[in-house]
Amino acid sequence: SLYSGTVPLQLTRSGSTYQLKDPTRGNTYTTDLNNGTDSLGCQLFGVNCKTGTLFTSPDTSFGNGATSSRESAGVDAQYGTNVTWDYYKSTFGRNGIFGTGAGSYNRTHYGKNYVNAFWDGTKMTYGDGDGVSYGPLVSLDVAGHEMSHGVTEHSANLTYEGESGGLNESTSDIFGTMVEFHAANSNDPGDYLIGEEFDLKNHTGLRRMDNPASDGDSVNCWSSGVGNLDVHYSSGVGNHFFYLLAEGSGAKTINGVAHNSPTCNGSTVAGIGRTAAAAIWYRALTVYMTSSTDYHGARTATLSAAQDLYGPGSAQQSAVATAWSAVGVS
Ligand code: ASN
Ligand code: ZN
Ligand code: CA
Repeated sequence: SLYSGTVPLQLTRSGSTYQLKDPTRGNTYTTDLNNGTDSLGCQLFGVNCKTGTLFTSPDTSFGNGATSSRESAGVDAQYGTNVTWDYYKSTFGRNGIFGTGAGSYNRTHYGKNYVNAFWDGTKMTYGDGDGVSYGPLVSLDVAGHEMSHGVTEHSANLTYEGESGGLNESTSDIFGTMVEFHAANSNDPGDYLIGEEFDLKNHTGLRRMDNPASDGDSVNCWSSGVGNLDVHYSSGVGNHFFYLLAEGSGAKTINGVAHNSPTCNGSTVAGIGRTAAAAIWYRALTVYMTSSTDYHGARTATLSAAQDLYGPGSAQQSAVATAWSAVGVS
């Protein structure tokens, strides 16, 4: 892989060739788009989309850890789907993005100098980056982010605009980050930065959850206009809440990376740990949130989820209230 060292993958044998296709995880597979892009018809109506060419090999080895091999980014993408599948299965008993055991697929090498990745309702697509500031966007946190858009679509279905859109983006950053921690990969250990592996210049990524506003665009604190921002910036409120709930306010080094989270009201927040924070968010997402949930509604949903999981008046439930107040959500 490019970012996670040498990783084990499950292949499908077809005659004398091996396919990058995992029969143990819903036949999830990975293709090479050869720098092609989707037609307007695909982008607008989802018709005549390119599938790309399935990665195959005469032996059981794919990629060489460098971008000089087209397979390398494919290995990262396939590994990302594995870890995401396993995270949702072992943590929440969820069977794949759709919850049905069905797999999906990854398309790599989309377009030229494309600095983005996306979920389109069916599959993940990854650009190669511009090769100067950004490498291929196939890191674990982004893979987990994109697949989690599918999980949201098949649960709360948060509308992708306004505050619900910020919560949708936040959900993807939260679980993308949890996927990175779940992998426990020494080449890409867990942190609350999003996309640090392909940030060739700064190694700090596109966003960070402990202090979202440090990127100059995202916000740390709720205000009445937050729903007018791009959903990747209004997500800052939810990301900041989750970081505070899991890790607490102030300075903390996590897997060698310095984190430091301020609060919006001068309070001190004690974290309840990642596992409990993620369990609360997942239950809120899958049981209480709806397509129109806003930040106030997310506070209510997570308080209900914490009460279900840990009991009324539990330390976890009161931490949820403290953390939302610390980001300005009442
Ligand atoms: N990478 C972006 C995302 O997953 C693509 C988009 O703007 N939808 O949010
Ligand atoms: Zn997203
Ligand atoms: Ca990360």
